[in-house]
Amino acid sequence: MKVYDSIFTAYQNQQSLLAVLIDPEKTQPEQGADLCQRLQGTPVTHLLVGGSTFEGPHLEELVTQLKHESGLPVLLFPGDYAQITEAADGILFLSLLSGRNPEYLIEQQVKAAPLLQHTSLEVIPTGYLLIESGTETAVQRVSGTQPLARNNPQHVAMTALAGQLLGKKLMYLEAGSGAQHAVPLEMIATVAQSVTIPLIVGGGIRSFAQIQAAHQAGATMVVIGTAFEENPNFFKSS
Ligand code: 1GP
Repeated sequence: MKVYDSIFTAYQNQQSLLAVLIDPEKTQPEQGADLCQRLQGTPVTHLLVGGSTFEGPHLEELVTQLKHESGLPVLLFPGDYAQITEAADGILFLSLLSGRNPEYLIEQQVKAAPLLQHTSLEVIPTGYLLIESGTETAVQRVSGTQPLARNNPQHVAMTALAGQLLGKKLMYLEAGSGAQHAVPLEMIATVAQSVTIPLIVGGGIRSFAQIQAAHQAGATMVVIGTAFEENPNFFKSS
């Protein structure tokens, strides 16, 4: 089954998915085996690989290692069009719909197109919505865009719906890596009621209670990055 089909099936059946975000800037390929070993027997279902600034040469080796060692689907989550490798199963083909910077709405995607023209990667059109989370995040800084207000869930929901109507098949609500405040639960619920595509929620989620609450609010997939980076036993210690 294609990765998207399995995510959509989980959405339809109200099953919860859990992804770990691996930042290639902070992770060497030789660390892959140990990381994956720490994910064995945990509820983690997917790996995302990407970062805001990475341009290093070892992406393919890292993805190959993670795929081999984990047996989990590996999706690219690129901060830049150069972060593409055929070694992954698929790519979240992101468009930063919360921002008004054409570079991240369409220009990066045009640059990526020749790399994806003959790809075997599963390309998943994904709307990416940056939500205000207390302090400036790397996505905000790198993209040069303003996040959507955290006290206006209706506006976020309509932005997500516009994305769905444009053809996005996933919607990612992003508070930003290491965010002070995660995406509000009320916002997740409002967006989930407004669209008929799976929601991914990430940024600032640091406990199993938060993961569960995000799922219950309507997230199909929750993403954990920093909490696992800071505590490699995060998924085993809960
Ligand atoms: C960032 O949503 C991800 O793109 C994960 O965020 O590092 O805060 O878990 P954290």
